[in-house]
Amino acid sequence: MERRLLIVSNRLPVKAVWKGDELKLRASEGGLATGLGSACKDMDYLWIGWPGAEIREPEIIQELDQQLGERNLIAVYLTQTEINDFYEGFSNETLWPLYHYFPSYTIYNNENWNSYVKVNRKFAEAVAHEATADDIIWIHDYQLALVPSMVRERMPDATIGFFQHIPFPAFEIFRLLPWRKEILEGMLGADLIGFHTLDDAGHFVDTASHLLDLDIASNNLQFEERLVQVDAFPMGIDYQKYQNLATSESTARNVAKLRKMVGSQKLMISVDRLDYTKGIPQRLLAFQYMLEHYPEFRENISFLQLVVPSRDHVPQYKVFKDEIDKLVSSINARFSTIGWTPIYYFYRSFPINLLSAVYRTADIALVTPMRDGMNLVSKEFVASKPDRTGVLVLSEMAGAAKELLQAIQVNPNDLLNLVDAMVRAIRLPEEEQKANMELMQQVVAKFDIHHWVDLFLRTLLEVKSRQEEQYTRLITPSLGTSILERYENANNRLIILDYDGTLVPFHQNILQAFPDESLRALLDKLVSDPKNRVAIISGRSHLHLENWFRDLPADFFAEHGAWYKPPRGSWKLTANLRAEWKPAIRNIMETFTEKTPGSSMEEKSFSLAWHYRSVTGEIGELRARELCNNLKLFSADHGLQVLCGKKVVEVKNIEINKGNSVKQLLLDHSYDFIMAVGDDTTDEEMFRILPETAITIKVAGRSSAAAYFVKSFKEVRMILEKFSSVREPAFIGK
Ligand code: ADQ
Repeated sequence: MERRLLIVSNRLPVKAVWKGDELKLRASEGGLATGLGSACKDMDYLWIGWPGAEIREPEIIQELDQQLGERNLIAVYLTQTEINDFYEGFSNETLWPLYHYFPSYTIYNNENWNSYVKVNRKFAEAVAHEATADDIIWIHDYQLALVPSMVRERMPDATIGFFQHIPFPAFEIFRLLPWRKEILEGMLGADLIGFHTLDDAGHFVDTASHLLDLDIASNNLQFEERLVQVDAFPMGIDYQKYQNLATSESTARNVAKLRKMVGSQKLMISVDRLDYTKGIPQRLLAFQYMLEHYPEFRENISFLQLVVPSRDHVPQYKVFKDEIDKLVSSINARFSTIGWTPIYYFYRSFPINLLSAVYRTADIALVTPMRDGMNLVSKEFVASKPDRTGVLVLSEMAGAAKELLQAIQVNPNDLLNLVDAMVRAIRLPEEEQKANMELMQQVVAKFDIHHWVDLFLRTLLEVKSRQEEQYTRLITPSLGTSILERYENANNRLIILDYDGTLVPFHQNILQAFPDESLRALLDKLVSDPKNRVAIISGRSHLHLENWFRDLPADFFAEHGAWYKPPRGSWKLTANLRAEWKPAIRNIMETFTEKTPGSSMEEKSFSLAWHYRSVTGEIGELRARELCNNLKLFSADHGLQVLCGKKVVEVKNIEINKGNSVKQLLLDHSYDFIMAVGDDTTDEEMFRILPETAITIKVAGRSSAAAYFVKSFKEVRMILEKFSSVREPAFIGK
């Protein structure tokens, strides 16, 4: 990657720690710092983040800035109040519990929210200060969800990626948040939004569809003028590093020491940050239950639980730590014997070579979070097993469960399931262990941290170039002028217009989308120019069009071309059409109308349409998909076409389509100016059929056969307005 990468995360990969009077730099704990740090070391990067402590003295700040600068790190300093309100408050007492499905732990506090906004702005300012137009800006995690849009305000063309390392909850949970819209819009400042799993990405898209008025096509969202992609990028680890460490001499020495400590018993391990989402008490209770009910395992197995201190200023974490302390002591007090300790418990950070020895020695790793974005410990364990023995027990609530399919997967809420998994793991034959481990190692090795960084950044650049393509096809003022010039210079013009969504906005009630005064006046002016032929091609019934445009001398095609009316002529059918299929389709559509409140059916002469614009929530899209699938089965055998358009599902005879209507307009005529405008999938047929010289314009859409885009019907009207005010050039010479 030639462009510089600007990483932005709440914490820097190192933290400043006071050692007496001296400030020292230490590696930060946690998945993000560990993972991303090693992936970026060979890149041109700058990392912006908080150094992990309150520092006020200007001389110390200056010295720290220099030390950090040597490592390409830029500090954002936070005051103690900001640490309390933004970090420990809003980030860790509001977003963290809510996103991990602990709504009862969630605190909603306006002061904390204000601080969150303020600190996010601080980060955005630091980014804008450091970033050049060419940088790739990659913002990380829930603490900084507003930063993407705040940077976008300052740098509208910036390349911005956002990755959320923790789960994104289902809409029903997310909607509890009083600041839900602000958070969503904040994230949508990015061009690419990544999560660990497809479930999380899906929740985000679904939530956006509920809370914002967006144009969504699978995982592509059109937010304001920008295309934003939402996708899953399961984070990996530095596989090679863990493999190498596992076979290193220092690890071998530490393995020997560990073995001496635990003796010949089997060793079961867990490695977590202190957090109620990690399922530590549940796991301890399951271990206790196992010792109670499977006495044969007493003195034969020990459990080593490492907990790295984290957020211990947050009250919930203090209470939680006490709970673990008590559980460990009570289990040990109850079961220990002279030569055997059931649980070894360490509450501190471990250097990586010691962690490696723990993984290498372990027979079983219990990774049983209640909920986890990914969980890197499970992958580190797999990578630290060169001889491929060892069993992973993994919670199905961790993102990693989607990849590590050969682990024994458990529901951490189910005590007996946990116990059963432990017992199975202890008894699993070595051959099976090896076969499982091999498959998991293949996955972890292939989808490592380098792959993750590379894939995310590559996708981000792809989104950028897709946006670029959109922008170049967007009708800018200068492009508008050149279209107008072509119009002025032409003598034989054809202007083809779709109706709904193109000339008028959509309405909840289809009957309300009638032409307003100004549209009537505009069309009147256009048709009054003898050089113009104006055609309206709509999916509407001919009765609607007749009602609205009775006196307008234009060409009209109704029902996608089933009916035609020439200027000043009368309606006639364009083909010999069949309608004997209607009762069967009507039946199906009626069932859907009955079970979907807010939906309605429209019957036209040769088509049936099911409208769901007034259906609330995602149920409309869901039912529409179901209906389309049902109808497609039936339609294929009956020469029918199913159109799944904007908030409407329509069935019609296959022979009628807007393309054929356009063919009819082109017949026996030669035009020196053709323009066609439409917004729906049905309009694609006319865009495709027109010659390359035609000006084809898609309204409010993305992928299209049309050459150009405009954002809304208002711009279509503006173009037509300009056309209609073109005067006949003064006739010179006579
Ligand atoms: P975390 O919640 O921090 O990360 P995790 O992915 O398990 O969770 O990463 C923990 C990291 O800390 C691991 O690299 C581990 O080695 C290290 N660690 C744990 N205990 C330690 C100890 N006692 N001493 C030293 N190091 C220790 C968040 C999300 C996760 C997501 C990551 C990455 O909550 O779901 O996987 O980000 O996106």
